Amino acid sequence: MPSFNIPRILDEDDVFVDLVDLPAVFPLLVEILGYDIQLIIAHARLFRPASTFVPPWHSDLDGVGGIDPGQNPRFMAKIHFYPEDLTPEQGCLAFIPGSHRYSIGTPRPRINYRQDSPLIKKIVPKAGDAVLFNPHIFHMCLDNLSAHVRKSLIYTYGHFWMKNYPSAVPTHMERAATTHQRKQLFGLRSGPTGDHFGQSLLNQSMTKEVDGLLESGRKLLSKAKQLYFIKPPTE
Ligand SMILES: O=C(O)CCC(=O)C(=O)O
Repeated sequence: MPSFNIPRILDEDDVFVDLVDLPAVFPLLVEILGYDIQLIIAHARLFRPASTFVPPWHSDLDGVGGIDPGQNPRFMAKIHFYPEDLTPEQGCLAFIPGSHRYSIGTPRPRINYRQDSPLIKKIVPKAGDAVLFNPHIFHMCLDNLSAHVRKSLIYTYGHFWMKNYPSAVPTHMERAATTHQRKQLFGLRSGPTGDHFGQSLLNQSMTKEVDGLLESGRKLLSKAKQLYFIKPPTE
């Protein structure tokens, strides 16, 4: 198998638990998804030198019914963390910018991923980088043509009413779910009266913290927009 997932990372080490609400990233997630955020999947992945193991230019949400993620950018969010620098040949993530707006069921583009194209954006991360994206965007990992295994950690977030995968629920809840925020992220309701649709970070006497989170999320988003989307004026 060219790729291998380690599924229960939350049980492996607290460092993987701490990544679920990393202060540098979590405000962005709350800003994107809202107060009813929940962790849906968490795993580590090793991708050995080989051709890509994913379908070229796929949306993760192709099979979703009842909602069109192309019209709902706040449906889900996914992060890949990279513990090591990658080279451009080492199985990098690539995207078709703007395709997160395509309606569900849009046929996969037949763009040759083995050739550079202005339609494709490839990300070559440095150690410690996190790539945050809407999993409905057409994306894929490219072939790993290097001699080295590519390592990544993958965390997917959605809403409290969604069904979470076993990988997103630590076996020893009392050790991992040390705050209200983490309890909610791991799928625990905050009280007997809570329900799947009513669960919210704001229900937990956390208004001040959540306001702070949202403010930093907005600042980070506008910094990212400035850096990546607003080109400096040309002379
Ligand atoms: O880079 C990877 O491991 C796979 C990327 C991908 O297709 C995904 O996250 O859905």
